[in-house]
Amino acid sequence: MTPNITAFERPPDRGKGHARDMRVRWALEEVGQPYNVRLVSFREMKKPAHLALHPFGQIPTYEEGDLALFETGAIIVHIAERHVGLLPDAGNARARAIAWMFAALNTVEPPIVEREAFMLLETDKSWYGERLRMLEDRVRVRLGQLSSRVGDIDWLDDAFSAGDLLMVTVLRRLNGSGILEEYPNLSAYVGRGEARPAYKRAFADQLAVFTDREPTG
Ligand SMILES: N[C@@H](CCC(=O)N[C@@H](CS)C(=O)NCC(=O)O)C(=O)O
Repeated sequence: MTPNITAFERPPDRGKGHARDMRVRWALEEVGQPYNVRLVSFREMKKPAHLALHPFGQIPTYEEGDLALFETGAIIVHIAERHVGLLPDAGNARARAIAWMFAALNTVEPPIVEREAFMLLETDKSWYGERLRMLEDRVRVRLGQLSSRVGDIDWLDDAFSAGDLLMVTVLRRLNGSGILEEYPNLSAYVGRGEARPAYKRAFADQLAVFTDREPTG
């Protein structure tokens, strides 16, 4: 059965791959599962029909038969459980890969998103610069720890897994900040993720949502 996912009708990042449907697209591309995308507007996302799929009125959602899921971590676990390629079979390696999924979403993503939200919403504050430096230092703490752990290995735990897929999408959110480049091994790690053919297909499809809607000329 072909799953249906939702994505922004007008991606605020202009298709740079930061909207979280990118994670689901990438996972589906990695396992070779075709999917349909339904585009939703911000207004539609807050209406009852979408809230029935996603209680917080967000994207992405995932529908497959009578199953409706929200939360990218849960969606990717679901995909990984039904296909080969995103989680190792062996018990301990599988458990570690799932731990990295949680680490990406619960430990590394929050300070990165806090910095982003602050930069969007609080630019008019007199203490903007001071607080921004503090938030960036919090990001650096996590990146420093991750960088030490990653060292010079290709993926977080031997072979590429859903843990890497989520970690790469989380770290990419720092593009343009210059912070990721302070950790050359993490920068290279993100580059390895972005170089995967499945990533490139997902990225191109997400970008097309934006470019197809941009007026030409
Ligand atoms: N924890 C959720 C976060 C979902 C999320 O923040 N989605 C964003 C797009 S990337 C969204 O829909 N934002 C619009 C809003 O919150 O109104 C997940 O991982 O799926």
